[in-house]
Amino acid sequence: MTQPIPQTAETPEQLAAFEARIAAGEKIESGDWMPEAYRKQLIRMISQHAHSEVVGMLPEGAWITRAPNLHRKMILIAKVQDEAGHGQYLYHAAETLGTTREEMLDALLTGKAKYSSIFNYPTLTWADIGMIGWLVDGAAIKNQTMLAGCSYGPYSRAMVRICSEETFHHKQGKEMVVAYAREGTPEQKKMAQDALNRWWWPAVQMLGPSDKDSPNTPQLMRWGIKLKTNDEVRQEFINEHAPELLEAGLTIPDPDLHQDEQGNWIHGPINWEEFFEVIKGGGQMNRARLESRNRSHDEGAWVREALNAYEARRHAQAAD
Ligand code: BYC
Repeated sequence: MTQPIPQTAETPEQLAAFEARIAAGEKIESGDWMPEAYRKQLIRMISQHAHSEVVGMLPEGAWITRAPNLHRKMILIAKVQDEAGHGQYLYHAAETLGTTREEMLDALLTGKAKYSSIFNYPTLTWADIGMIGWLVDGAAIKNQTMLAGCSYGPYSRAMVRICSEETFHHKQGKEMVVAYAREGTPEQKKMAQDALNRWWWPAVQMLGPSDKDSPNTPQLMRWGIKLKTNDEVRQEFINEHAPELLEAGLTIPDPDLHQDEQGNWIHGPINWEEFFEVIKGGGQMNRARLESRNRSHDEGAWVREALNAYEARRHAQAAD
């Protein structure tokens, strides 16, 4: 179990030295001195990110038994397994800051911690699995490529590994949706369009509220945790995905979407009311996701007990 790292009250000199390290592009490592607010921000972000990976397994996992063929089933199993691994790296990265796995899981299971808004929407058809890979992993990669350059070493290194796996997730989703949209039967084309209609806006929203409503961004940017604002990352996501979706013959459900003279794809108004309702716990699937995680946690109690008993026996044997 990780023990809280003792912190002394910070002085202006300590803060200046810390910020000079960040300005010089140095990575901050687990045992290094850091402002308490830096540590807290990282625990908040990394643990929410870990929860998102684990909860993100639910909508996809629900389709493993219904995959249309062996090839697609194998890809989906590998993807869901990767997400569990991502959760694992991220919980470890957060533990290096002095929080414990138990504290983080308790916050998730009791509904105190947030996880990504995107996983509070249902996966209604098989095309949703492709669309999640293309859009959700596509948005996540944009955000995580930025975080791979963040100032905290353990988070930054976890991001490098996660991004390389997410790239495969993104490609398989795009390949699947493009195949349905371009060469599919009329029913498959309809299914792909319907999936885009439902996933486009939640994917645009998942990159966080607009900069004017993002209270954490200034501090995160000051300390090199975020290197870009939410709106900047959102613009990168739309610039890459809008032309690709259109080229696949799909219609993006935003009548105001257009390209400006600089080549940026400008989106219409985002329904932020819906976003804030979802992150408050009022999304379509919030309750079901938490119930499912709690059930798995309870059903897995015997595994944790067995691991603890095994560890205790190993220690006793080592002491002998
Ligand atoms: N959902 O000040 P802001 C994946 C909250 S998983 C829920 O802009 P910040 C995948 C925010 O936490 C990828 N809550 O916050 C997995 C804050 O509330 P608190 C998930 C959101 O931190 C499985 C409040 O709104 N990626 O790809 O500066 C299968 C104000 O926001 C959301 C990450 O977690 C949201 N979407 O910026 C397939 C990346 N957005 O905490 C795929 C790590 C905002 O103050 N996280 N909130 O109560 C981040 O990069 C940043 O935390 C965010 C938000 C950009 C998300």
